[in-house]
Amino acid sequence: MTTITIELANGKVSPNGSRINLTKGQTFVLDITSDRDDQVHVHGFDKAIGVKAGQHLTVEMTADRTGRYEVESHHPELLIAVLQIR
Ligand SMILES: [Cu+2]
Repeated sequence: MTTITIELANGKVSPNGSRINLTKGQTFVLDITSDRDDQVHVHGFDKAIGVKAGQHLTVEMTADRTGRYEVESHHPELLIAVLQIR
């Protein structure tokens, strides 16, 4: 299983726009920590994950479609990663 470790800290995001290659049908986990109230939005999946300051959470998802999907934060709006699903 692929784990994508996401850190929202000091007004920045990590990773910072990296491409993540996934295979259609596989599961993957977003492992998120944040020092601010924010959202992690997985475009194309209509998935907006609310995170609170100081929170650590993991969200399992299935790459059930092919394409290129941006993962971004909303406060501020920053590109975290691009899921490339084949
Ligand atoms: Cu968004």
